Amino acid sequence: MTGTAFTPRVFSGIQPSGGLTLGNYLGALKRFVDMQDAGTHECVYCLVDLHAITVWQNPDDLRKQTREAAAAFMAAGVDPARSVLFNQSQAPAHAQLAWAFNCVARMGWMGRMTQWKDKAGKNSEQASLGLFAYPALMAADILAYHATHVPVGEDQKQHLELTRDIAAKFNHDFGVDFFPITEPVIDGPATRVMSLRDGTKKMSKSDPSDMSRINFSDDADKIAQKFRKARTDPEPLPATYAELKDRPEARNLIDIYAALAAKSTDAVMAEVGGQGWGQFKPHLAEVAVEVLSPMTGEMNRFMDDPAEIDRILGEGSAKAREISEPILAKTYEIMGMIAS
Ligand code: AQP
Repeated sequence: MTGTAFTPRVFSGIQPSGGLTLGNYLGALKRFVDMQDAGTHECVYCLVDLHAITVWQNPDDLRKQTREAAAAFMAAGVDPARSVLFNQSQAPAHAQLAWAFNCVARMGWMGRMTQWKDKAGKNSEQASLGLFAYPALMAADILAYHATHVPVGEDQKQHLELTRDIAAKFNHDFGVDFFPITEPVIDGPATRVMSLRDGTKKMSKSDPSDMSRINFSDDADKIAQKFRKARTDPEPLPATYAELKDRPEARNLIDIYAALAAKSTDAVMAEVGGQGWGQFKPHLAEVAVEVLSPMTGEMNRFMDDPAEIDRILGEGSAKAREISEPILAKTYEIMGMIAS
């Protein structure tokens, strides 16, 4: 921690690289709303379109997905009157600060990022330079607001550690106490929602199999069908959560149920232990529909008026610029750049 008292401020974002999933909702969006409603922090929430383009995005799809993600945020309860809601490309400080951080971060740090290794795979020569530099842009997103807390899913933990390393190195190199050492907020029973087809893989919006995920846009029938077809093992559910240790698919469905029903995993096992899949899966689908369907309806209602979404994002980006531009200017000054 630094000695400076920073304004308690939350920053987080989601890539509009496809339709949002149940993983995005439980791991991130639901907690964005909780933190907003707690009223203890200023909240800044962002559709990170500059991150999305680190892999190919069709421009028309990107526009649609960005509006859809904004609609999903609002449908889930992000209130643009209480939280700053905008798309990243409209607050230029993100890209500008990212450049400075590209010059602070070390190649070795980036090369160790598991998301880089997973996404670039064996084909890293063909991956974009942006994909490699992704974590420095993420550090810029957070630190351009001097954010003190970042709610994220488990998969982003390593990037958050890198953000802390960049802030610490900047403060150390320039002999300042300027950037906060941000705290990740990773909690709840569904910080890592897994694919419905493979319990060892994260549920992801870019998974080629639509059956691997529940989308925000899925209707009740689709949700029921996806849970019915979700991969499981032949055993019935055990009496305790500990007994699910080596059953990743079964554990995933229990974690999802617990998160949606807002119950502890122990309480869930007391309720469903001994049940077979034919009994449990329809019950899980029912709870999922109960939580997701009202949001899907609300998201579709927002999507009927794209101009209103653009207006809301425009207002949000003006507020985002107000906070981030002075922090960028001060960063440049610390680094020795002359303001003309
Ligand atoms: N399966 C998940 N379980 C819990 N949290 C998750 N998040 C994503 N997937 C899960 C959290 O959602 C936030 C936004 O993530 P993102 O969309 O910006 O990037 P991502 O983690 O790479 O998500 P995807 O769905 O896998 O996107 P693609 O397929 O485009 O790469 C983060 O807080 C993340 O932890």
